[in-house]
Amino acid sequence: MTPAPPALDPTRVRVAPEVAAALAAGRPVVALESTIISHGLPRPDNRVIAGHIEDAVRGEGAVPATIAVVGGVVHVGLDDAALAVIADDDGVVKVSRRDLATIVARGGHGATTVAATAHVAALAGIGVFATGGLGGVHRGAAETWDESADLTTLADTAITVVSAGVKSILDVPATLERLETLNVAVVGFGTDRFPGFYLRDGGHPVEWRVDDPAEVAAVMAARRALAIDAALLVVNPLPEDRQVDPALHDRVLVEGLAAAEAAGVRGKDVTPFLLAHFHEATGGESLRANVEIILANAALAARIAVADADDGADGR
Ligand code: PSU
Ligand code: MN
Repeated sequence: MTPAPPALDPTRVRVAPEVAAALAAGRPVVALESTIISHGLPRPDNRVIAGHIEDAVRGEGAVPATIAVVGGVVHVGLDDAALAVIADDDGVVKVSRRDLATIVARGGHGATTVAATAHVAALAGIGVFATGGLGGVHRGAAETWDESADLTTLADTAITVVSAGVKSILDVPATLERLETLNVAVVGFGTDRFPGFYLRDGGHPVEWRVDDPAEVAAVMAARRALAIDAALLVVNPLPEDRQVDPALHDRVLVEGLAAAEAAGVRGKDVTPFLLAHFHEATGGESLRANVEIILANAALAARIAVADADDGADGR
Protein backbone atom coordinates (compact mmCIF):
# COMPACT_ATOMS: atom_id res chain seq x y z
CA MET A 1 0.00 0.00 0.00
CA THR A 2 1.19 3.49 -0.82
CA PRO A 3 2.17 5.97 1.90
CA ALA A 4 -0.38 8.56 3.08
CA PRO A 5 -0.96 11.19 0.38
CA PRO A 6 0.62 14.60 0.93
CA ALA A 7 -1.45 17.72 1.57
CA LEU A 8 -2.21 19.45 -1.73
CA ASP A 9 -3.28 23.01 -2.55
CA PRO A 10 -6.97 22.49 -3.49
CA THR A 11 -7.00 25.62 -5.67
CA ARG A 12 -4.53 23.86 -7.97
CA VAL A 13 -5.06 20.14 -7.37
CA ARG A 14 -8.57 18.95 -6.60
CA VAL A 15 -8.87 15.34 -5.45
CA ALA A 16 -12.45 14.09 -5.86
CA PRO A 17 -14.04 13.23 -2.48
CA GLU A 18 -14.46 9.54 -3.34
CA VAL A 19 -10.78 9.29 -4.36
CA ALA A 20 -9.58 11.19 -1.30
CA ALA A 21 -11.62 8.96 1.02
CA ALA A 22 -10.26 5.79 -0.60
CA LEU A 23 -6.65 7.02 -0.40
CA ALA A 24 -7.04 8.05 3.24
CA ALA A 25 -8.42 4.61 4.10
CA GLY A 26 -5.76 2.71 2.12
CA ARG A 27 -8.37 1.35 -0.27
CA PRO A 28 -7.40 0.59 -3.90
CA VAL A 29 -7.35 3.48 -6.39
CA VAL A 30 -6.40 3.41 -10.09
CA ALA A 31 -5.32 6.55 -11.95
CA LEU A 32 -6.43 6.92 -15.59
CA GLU A 33 -5.05 9.24 -18.27
CA SER A 34 -7.19 11.65 -20.28
CA THR A 35 -5.27 12.19 -23.54
CA ILE A 36 -6.81 8.95 -24.75
CA ILE A 37 -10.24 10.58 -24.21
CA SER A 38 -9.48 13.92 -25.89
CA HIS A 39 -6.97 12.97 -28.57
CA GLY A 40 -6.91 9.16 -28.79
CA LEU A 41 -10.58 8.27 -29.36
CA PRO A 42 -13.12 9.84 -31.74
CA ARG A 43 -16.17 11.82 -30.55
CA PRO A 44 -18.82 11.08 -29.46
CA ASP A 45 -17.75 7.56 -28.45
CA ASN A 46 -14.86 8.94 -26.39
CA ARG A 47 -17.12 10.19 -23.58
CA VAL A 48 -19.05 6.93 -23.34
CA ILE A 49 -15.86 4.87 -23.41
CA ALA A 50 -14.35 7.02 -20.65
CA GLY A 51 -17.29 5.98 -18.47
CA HIS A 52 -16.78 2.32 -19.37
CA ILE A 53 -13.10 2.54 -18.42
CA GLU A 54 -14.06 3.82 -14.99
CA ASP A 55 -16.69 1.04 -14.72
CA ALA A 56 -14.00 -1.54 -15.49
CA VAL A 57 -11.98 -0.27 -12.51
CA ARG A 58 -15.01 -0.30 -10.23
CA GLY A 59 -15.95 -3.79 -11.41
CA GLU A 60 -12.73 -5.11 -9.86
CA GLY A 61 -13.25 -3.28 -6.58
CA ALA A 62 -11.08 -0.16 -6.99
CA VAL A 63 -11.90 3.54 -7.27
CA PRO A 64 -11.09 5.21 -10.62
CA ALA A 65 -9.27 8.55 -10.66
CA THR A 66 -9.22 10.00 -14.17
CA ILE A 67 -6.74 12.87 -14.26
CA ALA A 68 -7.12 16.07 -16.32
CA VAL A 69 -6.80 19.84 -16.02
CA VAL A 70 -10.10 21.75 -16.11
CA GLY A 71 -10.15 25.52 -15.82
CA GLY A 72 -6.58 25.56 -14.53
CA VAL A 73 -7.27 23.05 -11.75
CA VAL A 74 -5.74 19.60 -11.89
CA HIS A 75 -8.59 17.16 -11.24
CA VAL A 76 -7.84 13.76 -9.73
CA GLY A 77 -11.17 12.10 -10.43
CA LEU A 78 -13.57 13.75 -12.91
CA ASP A 79 -17.25 14.51 -12.33
CA ASP A 80 -19.64 14.50 -15.31
CA ALA A 81 -19.12 18.20 -16.06
CA ALA A 82 -15.33 17.88 -16.07
CA LEU A 83 -15.48 14.76 -18.25
CA ALA A 84 -17.73 16.58 -20.72
CA VAL A 85 -15.13 19.34 -21.08
CA ILE A 86 -12.28 16.90 -21.70
CA ALA A 87 -14.28 14.81 -24.16
CA ASP A 88 -15.97 17.58 -26.15
CA ASP A 89 -14.28 20.96 -25.76
CA ASP A 90 -12.16 22.06 -28.72
CA GLY A 91 -9.88 24.04 -26.41
CA VAL A 92 -8.49 21.02 -24.59
CA VAL A 93 -4.70 20.91 -24.96
CA LYS A 94 -2.59 17.75 -24.88
CA VAL A 95 -0.58 18.27 -21.69
CA SER A 96 2.65 16.49 -20.95
CA ARG A 97 4.51 16.84 -17.67
CA ARG A 98 6.36 19.99 -18.77
CA ASP A 99 3.07 21.70 -19.73
CA LEU A 100 1.25 21.05 -16.45
CA ALA A 101 2.23 24.16 -14.53
CA THR A 102 1.71 26.46 -17.51
CA ILE A 103 -1.82 25.25 -18.19
CA VAL A 104 -2.63 25.59 -14.49
CA ALA A 105 -1.22 29.13 -14.37
CA ARG A 106 -3.19 30.07 -17.49
CA GLY A 107 -6.47 28.58 -16.24
CA GLY A 108 -6.79 26.34 -19.31
CA HIS A 109 -8.15 22.87 -20.03
CA GLY A 110 -5.69 20.04 -20.54
CA ALA A 111 -5.80 16.31 -21.19
CA THR A 112 -2.89 14.59 -19.52
CA THR A 113 -0.49 12.22 -21.26
CA VAL A 114 1.01 9.22 -19.51
CA ALA A 115 3.88 11.45 -18.32
CA ALA A 116 1.61 14.13 -16.85
CA THR A 117 -0.84 11.59 -15.42
CA ALA A 118 1.93 9.57 -13.75
CA HIS A 119 3.34 12.74 -12.21
CA VAL A 120 -0.01 13.85 -10.79
CA ALA A 121 -0.98 10.35 -9.64
CA ALA A 122 2.27 10.01 -7.69
CA LEU A 123 1.75 13.51 -6.26
CA ALA A 124 -1.70 12.46 -5.02
CA GLY A 125 -0.37 9.21 -3.53
CA ILE A 126 -1.87 6.86 -6.13
CA GLY A 127 0.27 3.78 -6.78
CA VAL A 128 -1.31 2.18 -9.86
CA PHE A 129 -2.14 3.69 -13.23
CA ALA A 130 -3.79 2.22 -16.35
CA THR A 131 -3.29 3.41 -19.91
CA GLY A 132 -3.65 1.95 -23.40
CA GLY A 133 -0.29 2.36 -25.04
CA LEU A 134 2.75 4.15 -23.75
CA GLY A 135 4.64 6.81 -25.68
CA GLY A 136 8.19 5.88 -26.67
CA VAL A 137 10.96 6.42 -29.17
CA HIS A 138 9.63 7.42 -32.58
CA ARG A 139 10.97 5.96 -35.82
CA GLY A 140 13.68 8.23 -37.14
CA ALA A 141 14.40 9.54 -33.63
CA ALA A 142 18.13 9.39 -34.31
CA GLU A 143 17.50 12.39 -36.55
CA THR A 144 14.39 14.03 -35.08
CA TRP A 145 15.12 13.34 -31.38
CA ASP A 146 11.41 12.55 -31.02
CA GLU A 147 11.15 10.50 -27.84
CA SER A 148 8.10 10.72 -25.62
CA ALA A 149 8.52 12.35 -22.21
CA ASP A 150 6.58 9.31 -20.95
CA LEU A 151 9.92 7.47 -20.83
CA THR A 152 11.95 9.94 -18.79
CA THR A 153 8.98 10.50 -16.48
CA LEU A 154 8.71 6.80 -15.76
CA ALA A 155 12.42 6.88 -14.93
CA ASP A 156 11.84 9.07 -11.86
CA THR A 157 8.24 8.40 -10.89
CA ALA A 158 7.42 5.61 -8.46
CA ILE A 159 4.23 4.16 -9.92
CA THR A 160 3.00 0.92 -11.44
CA VAL A 161 1.71 1.44 -15.00
CA VAL A 162 -0.36 -1.11 -16.92
CA SER A 163 -0.15 -0.79 -20.73
CA ALA A 164 -0.42 -3.03 -23.80
CA GLY A 165 3.21 -2.27 -24.62
CA VAL A 166 3.77 0.34 -27.32
CA LYS A 167 2.37 0.70 -30.82
CA SER A 168 4.45 -0.26 -33.81
CA ILE A 169 4.11 3.36 -34.97
CA LEU A 170 7.16 3.69 -32.68
CA ASP A 171 10.65 2.24 -32.88
CA VAL A 172 9.94 -0.65 -30.54
CA PRO A 173 13.48 -2.02 -30.00
CA ALA A 174 14.78 1.52 -29.36
CA THR A 175 11.97 2.07 -26.86
CA LEU A 176 12.90 -1.15 -25.05
CA GLU A 177 16.54 -0.05 -24.90
CA ARG A 178 15.55 3.31 -23.44
CA LEU A 179 13.32 1.65 -20.84
CA GLU A 180 16.35 -0.38 -19.78
CA THR A 181 18.64 2.65 -19.63
CA LEU A 182 16.04 4.60 -17.65
CA ASN A 183 15.65 1.88 -15.02
CA VAL A 184 12.01 1.20 -15.86
CA ALA A 185 11.24 -2.39 -14.87
CA VAL A 186 9.09 -4.32 -17.35
CA VAL A 187 7.05 -7.42 -16.49
CA GLY A 188 4.84 -9.31 -18.93
CA PHE A 189 1.43 -10.25 -17.58
CA GLY A 190 0.80 -13.79 -18.77
CA THR A 191 3.37 -13.38 -21.53
CA ASP A 192 7.10 -13.61 -22.27
CA ARG A 193 6.75 -11.18 -25.18
CA PHE A 194 6.53 -7.38 -25.25
CA PRO A 195 3.08 -6.62 -26.71
CA GLY A 196 2.70 -4.44 -29.80
CA PHE A 197 -0.58 -2.89 -28.66
CA TYR A 198 -2.80 -4.05 -31.57
CA LEU A 199 -0.69 -7.20 -31.78
CA ARG A 200 -0.23 -9.69 -28.97
CA ASP A 201 3.46 -10.02 -29.77
CA GLY A 202 5.39 -6.87 -30.66
CA GLY A 203 8.37 -8.93 -31.83
CA HIS A 204 10.62 -8.71 -28.76
CA PRO A 205 10.95 -10.67 -25.52
CA VAL A 206 10.21 -9.50 -21.98
CA GLU A 207 12.66 -10.72 -19.38
CA TRP A 208 10.23 -11.11 -16.50
CA ARG A 209 6.83 -12.77 -16.54
CA VAL A 210 4.06 -12.62 -13.94
CA ASP A 211 0.79 -14.52 -14.04
CA ASP A 212 -1.12 -13.10 -11.13
CA PRO A 213 -1.89 -9.63 -9.65
CA ALA A 214 -0.49 -10.83 -6.31
CA GLU A 215 2.90 -11.38 -8.00
CA VAL A 216 2.86 -7.77 -9.18
CA ALA A 217 1.92 -6.59 -5.68
CA ALA A 218 4.85 -8.57 -4.27
CA VAL A 219 7.21 -6.79 -6.67
CA MET A 220 5.67 -3.44 -5.69
CA ALA A 221 6.21 -4.17 -1.98
CA ALA A 222 9.84 -5.14 -2.63
CA ARG A 223 10.39 -1.97 -4.64
CA ARG A 224 9.12 0.16 -1.76
CA ALA A 225 11.39 -1.66 0.65
CA LEU A 226 14.34 -0.96 -1.66
CA ALA A 227 13.36 2.68 -2.28
CA ILE A 228 13.27 2.22 -6.05
CA ASP A 229 11.78 5.42 -7.37
CA ALA A 230 11.29 4.51 -11.03
CA ALA A 231 8.13 3.04 -12.53
CA LEU A 232 7.16 -0.60 -12.84
CA LEU A 233 5.66 -1.24 -16.27
CA VAL A 234 3.22 -4.16 -16.46
CA VAL A 235 2.54 -5.07 -20.07
CA ASN A 236 -0.78 -6.72 -20.74
CA PRO A 237 -1.38 -8.12 -24.25
CA LEU A 238 -4.67 -8.70 -26.03
CA PRO A 239 -5.62 -12.36 -26.33
CA GLU A 240 -4.53 -13.83 -29.67
CA ASP A 241 -8.08 -14.00 -31.03
CA ARG A 242 -8.74 -10.33 -30.19
CA GLN A 243 -5.69 -8.76 -31.83
CA VAL A 244 -5.83 -6.84 -35.10
CA ASP A 245 -5.07 -8.98 -38.16
CA PRO A 246 -1.27 -8.66 -38.51
CA ALA A 247 -1.41 -8.29 -42.31
CA LEU A 248 -3.94 -5.42 -42.07
CA HIS A 249 -1.88 -3.89 -39.28
CA ASP A 250 1.34 -3.92 -41.28
CA ARG A 251 -0.27 -2.40 -44.37
CA VAL A 252 -1.95 0.44 -42.45
CA LEU A 253 1.25 1.15 -40.54
CA VAL A 254 3.28 1.67 -43.71
CA GLU A 255 0.57 3.95 -45.16
CA GLY A 256 0.27 5.96 -41.94
CA LEU A 257 3.98 6.58 -41.61
CA ALA A 258 4.12 7.75 -45.22
CA ALA A 259 1.08 10.04 -44.72
CA ALA A 260 2.63 11.63 -41.62
CA GLU A 261 5.83 12.23 -43.52
CA ALA A 262 4.00 13.69 -46.53
CA ALA A 263 1.88 15.97 -44.29
CA GLY A 264 4.99 17.15 -42.45
CA VAL A 265 3.50 16.24 -39.05
CA ARG A 266 5.95 16.90 -36.22
CA GLY A 267 6.35 16.89 -32.46
CA LYS A 268 3.41 16.15 -30.23
CA ASP A 269 1.01 15.95 -33.20
CA VAL A 270 2.66 12.79 -34.52
CA THR A 271 0.99 10.33 -32.12
CA PRO A 272 -2.59 11.66 -32.53
CA PHE A 273 -2.12 11.82 -36.31
CA LEU A 274 -1.06 8.18 -36.57
CA LEU A 275 -3.79 7.01 -34.19
CA ALA A 276 -6.46 8.79 -36.25
CA HIS A 277 -5.00 7.26 -39.42
CA PHE A 278 -5.21 3.77 -37.92
CA HIS A 279 -8.82 4.23 -36.83
CA GLU A 280 -9.85 5.43 -40.28
CA ALA A 281 -7.80 3.05 -42.40
CA THR A 282 -8.81 -0.10 -40.52
CA GLY A 283 -12.50 0.75 -40.74
CA GLY A 284 -12.92 0.84 -36.98
CA GLU A 285 -11.04 -2.40 -36.31
CA SER A 286 -8.18 -0.61 -34.55
CA LEU A 287 -10.71 1.36 -32.50
CA ARG A 288 -12.36 -1.90 -31.44
CA ALA A 289 -8.99 -3.25 -30.32
CA ASN A 290 -8.05 0.05 -28.66
CA VAL A 291 -11.21 0.02 -26.54
CA GLU A 292 -10.76 -3.62 -25.56
CA ILE A 293 -7.16 -2.88 -24.58
CA ILE A 294 -7.93 0.05 -22.33
CA LEU A 295 -10.81 -1.81 -20.64
CA ALA A 296 -8.60 -4.85 -20.03
CA ASN A 297 -5.78 -2.68 -18.68
CA ALA A 298 -8.13 -0.77 -16.38
CA ALA A 299 -9.47 -4.05 -14.98
CA LEU A 300 -5.99 -5.51 -14.50
CA ALA A 301 -4.73 -2.31 -12.85
CA ALA A 302 -7.66 -2.51 -10.45
CA ARG A 303 -6.85 -6.13 -9.58
CA ILE A 304 -3.23 -5.10 -8.93
CA ALA A 305 -4.35 -2.16 -6.76
CA VAL A 306 -6.61 -4.50 -4.79
CA ALA A 307 -3.77 -7.00 -4.28
CA ASP A 308 -1.45 -4.17 -3.24
CA ALA A 309 -3.98 -2.79 -0.74
CA ASP A 310 -4.33 -6.31 0.71
CA ASP A 311 -0.54 -6.42 1.15
CA GLY A 312 -0.72 -3.09 2.97
CA ALA A 313 -3.35 -4.50 5.31
CA ASP A 314 -0.83 -7.22 6.24
CA GLY A 315 1.60 -4.50 7.26
CA ARG A 316 3.95 -4.88 4.31
N1 PSU B 1 0.14 5.97 -27.58
C1 PSU B 1 -1.00 5.32 -27.83
N2 PSU B 1 -2.19 5.90 -27.49
C2 PSU B 1 -2.23 7.14 -26.90
C3 PSU B 1 -1.01 7.79 -26.63
C4 PSU B 1 0.14 7.17 -26.98
O1 PSU B 1 -0.97 4.22 -28.33
O2 PSU B 1 -3.34 7.66 -26.62
C5 PSU B 1 -1.02 9.11 -25.92
C6 PSU B 1 -0.73 8.89 -24.42
O3 PSU B 1 -1.39 9.88 -23.67
C7 PSU B 1 0.78 9.10 -24.34
C8 PSU B 1 0.97 10.21 -25.35
O4 PSU B 1 1.23 9.46 -23.07
O5 PSU B 1 0.05 9.92 -26.41
C9 PSU B 1 2.39 10.28 -25.85
O6 PSU B 1 2.52 11.37 -26.71
P1 PSU B 1 4.00 11.89 -27.13
O7 PSU B 1 4.54 10.81 -28.01
O8 PSU B 1 3.74 13.17 -27.83
O9 PSU B 1 4.75 12.03 -25.84
MN1 MN C 1 7.12 13.46 -29.30
